[in-house]
Amino acid sequence: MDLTLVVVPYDLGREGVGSGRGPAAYLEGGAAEALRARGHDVEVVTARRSAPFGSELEAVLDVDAAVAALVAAAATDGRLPLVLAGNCNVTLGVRAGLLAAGIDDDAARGRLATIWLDAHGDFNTPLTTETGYLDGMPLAMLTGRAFPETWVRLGGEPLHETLTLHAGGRDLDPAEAAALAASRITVVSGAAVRGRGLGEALAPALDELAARAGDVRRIAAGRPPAHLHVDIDVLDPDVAPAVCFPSPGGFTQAELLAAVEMTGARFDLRALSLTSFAPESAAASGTMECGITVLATAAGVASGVPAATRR
Ligand SMILES: [Mn+2]
Repeated sequence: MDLTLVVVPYDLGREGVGSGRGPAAYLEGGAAEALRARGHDVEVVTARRSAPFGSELEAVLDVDAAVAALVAAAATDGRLPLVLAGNCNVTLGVRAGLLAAGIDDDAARGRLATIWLDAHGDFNTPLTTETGYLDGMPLAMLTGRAFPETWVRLGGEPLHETLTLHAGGRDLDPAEAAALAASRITVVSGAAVRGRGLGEALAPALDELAARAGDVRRIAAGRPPAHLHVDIDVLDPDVAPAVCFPSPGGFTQAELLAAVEMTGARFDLRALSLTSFAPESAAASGTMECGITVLATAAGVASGVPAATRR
């Protein structure tokens, strides 16, 4: 499959610091070679801010505008964008780029489902946040609850909550958790995965999401388009400790790869975003290897290679 690795070397708009170093570390660790070894054609492009750092929000949207242009170019060329970034707000640029590329009526009209795997809700708004941390808000921004002017700046439109699934969450602010529970987003908590097992907890939720996305399209057959977002901190810190905000009780590596496979079985994967690898913290190489395996699995499911021959 033709892949475009989109490198986004920023942490909240600041270049090459914190988790903004993760994307380069993946490349230095052989991410592109690992994908080529599996038979994929890989090009590597880098998103750059267009203006000097002003405010955090302005810098984030500046980076996301660059991400959107690169994602749109890749998708228009029939390449699968695999986006490596410091923060989860990169999902804004990924969505804007996919909508701009259009590809088919569904993507052009915003009928693009999003599956979001993350230890955190990322669903705070300026009213619910306890810290003011901007990257605690990207799912709220993606769905238009926080900073709706995002979509004026980037183009496109916010994600419908009914086309959104959040899985693996276990570290949410109280008001954020209440907002997520009251929303129309499908939630598969980290506790549900621990209690019932990944397959039993996630598969029915993905089935429902795919059926709903199909209903929206008024098409009974065929897989609806989706954007898969993986915050690597959805993994347990025993597996992937090199993240900014580790949270116990997370997925095993096998569970994360199974979640990617399950998503690919039900949806036409249009982009993957992979975030939050902070290579300066402990045991970076293990976390990096997990991330590269996620990339390879996503590329494999998107290209339709049978799972048994993929790894
Ligand atoms: Mn996140």
